[in-house]
Amino acid sequence: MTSIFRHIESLGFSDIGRLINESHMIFAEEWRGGLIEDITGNQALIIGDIHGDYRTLKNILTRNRYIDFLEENNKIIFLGDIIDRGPQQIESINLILYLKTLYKDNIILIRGNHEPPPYLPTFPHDFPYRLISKFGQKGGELYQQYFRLFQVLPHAATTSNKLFLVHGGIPPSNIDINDLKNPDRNLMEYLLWSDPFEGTGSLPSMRGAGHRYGRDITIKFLEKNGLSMIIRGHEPCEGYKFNHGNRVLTLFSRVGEPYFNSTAGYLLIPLDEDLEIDLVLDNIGLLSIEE
Ligand SMILES: [Mn+2]
Repeated sequence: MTSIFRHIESLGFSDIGRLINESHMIFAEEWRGGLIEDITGNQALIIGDIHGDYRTLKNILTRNRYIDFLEENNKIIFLGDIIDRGPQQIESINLILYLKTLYKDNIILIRGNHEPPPYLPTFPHDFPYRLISKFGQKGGELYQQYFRLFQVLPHAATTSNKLFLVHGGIPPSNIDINDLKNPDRNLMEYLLWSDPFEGTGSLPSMRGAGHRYGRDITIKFLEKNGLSMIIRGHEPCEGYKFNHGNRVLTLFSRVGEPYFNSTAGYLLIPLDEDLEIDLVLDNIGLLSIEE
């Protein structure tokens, strides 16, 4: 297990180029308009924002015996924002890409606003500078490769037990799940940038992109599409938080600067049975900053 981490930490410039190419081909082959429908399996480990906190990422994976887990019919689902901000962004994204090449059917990486489309730049976006500081000007070439890979990452998914997975949220208009295939720019912005708020209707977002969606928007979307819960990342919190009467679960899976939260959260749930809220609550995993 540690040897995978050691392998990731020792990758050089050309190894990384090959890893991006290889994983890019897999994501491109899997592309179905960017929507993954009806994920099946025994269990899913769902992980929220990492933002370069490779140490916590390794801890979550190790604690869940990730290789044994992936060898069986289980899924690890990432909710995006793997890069920017933290100390080990390159290792974080490379570890996930490497696992994708080993277990392509069991690793799902949903894009966040920090894995941006060309028309939706994010800020601050220090990942390209990390690459240049590590590899010199050649780091810019790697960034171009990563950026092309981001364009073939899925942006939303559903599970067979009726969960909806996305980085940010849903738009103000009551869309059908099929509308999420090949979304226009406007819809993509809502998916990657939005946050829930405890009210009704839609409010502008202080982030300057996306919107804040109220409880009624969540309930209508879930009912229309026969879904039970939205699981998303995007917002800093002490590992997890609920909104909209337990219909929206936020997972935040990193600790420390620049958010200064001290608990990272993840969710380990069965995929082969309907989920009651108590089961979800019982299966939230927490890691404190000391671990
Ligand atoms: Mn985000």
